Amino acid sequence: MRADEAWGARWRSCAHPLSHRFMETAAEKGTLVVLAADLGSTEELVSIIHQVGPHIAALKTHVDMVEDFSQESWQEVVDAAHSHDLMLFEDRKFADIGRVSQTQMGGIYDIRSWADIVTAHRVSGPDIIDGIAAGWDDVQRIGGVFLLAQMSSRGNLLSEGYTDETIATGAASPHVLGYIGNGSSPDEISSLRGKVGEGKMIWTPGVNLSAEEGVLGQRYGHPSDAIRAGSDGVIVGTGIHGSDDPVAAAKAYADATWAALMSR
Ligand code: S5P
Repeated sequence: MRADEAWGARWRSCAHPLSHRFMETAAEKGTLVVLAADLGSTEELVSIIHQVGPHIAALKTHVDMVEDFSQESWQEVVDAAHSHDLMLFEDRKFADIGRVSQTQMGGIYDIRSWADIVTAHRVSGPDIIDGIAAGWDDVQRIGGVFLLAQMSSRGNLLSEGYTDETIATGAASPHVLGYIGNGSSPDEISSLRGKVGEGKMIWTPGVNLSAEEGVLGQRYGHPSDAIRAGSDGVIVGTGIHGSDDPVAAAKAYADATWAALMSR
């Protein structure tokens, strides 16, 4: 399906070019699934990417979780993602001052050289975004930042006032592609969408087709409810990589999210 027809106002209003890249991949494959590939080795990562690549629209990583990291082994992960037209989304959750965040975009993992998208917390002030963007500038690349406006974990400290400040910061920055919202609560997603408007993406973790509650304080909601409430991408980890049949699971999440977008 054509991306502009599938996404409507979101296609017309989102200014960041990477939001259009995501919407195009999603429309081509019929999926709003962002795989949270929380696996401990590059071999497992490459394997799951090739298995579920046709059913996902972006790849979220935690590079510091990988036990056999090297520039060479990571390049295999990057190449696998690119072969399925997936953007690389490093969920680094930057939270330091701008200058340090810029430096942390380099370092051993050199996130700036392969990640298209990263997450950041708003807690240290608005300059963290320019610090991250300066990291991409240092290697002549462009990327986009997702600010954590809400979280899925119970007892988190992201109050309503914090969410509002985060949205104000994001609205003022061309580098901010969108926000992370709480996928376990359709009410919180609707409220977030109301405040964000059409001009930015909202992606939501805390989504599972079956589990009521995750481990260690994770909360879950249904992927269809999240999309209908205004999410543009569901971040799914355990529901896919923890399944006995990851391919069938990825397809089920893809179908549920695409149908929900069509009904929206
Ligand atoms: O509030 C949040 C924000 C994020 S980015 N809650 C989350 O769970 N996440 C991430 O989403 C988390 O780091 C993990 O990679 C994924 C959820 O994984 P699952 O296995 O619970 O689906």
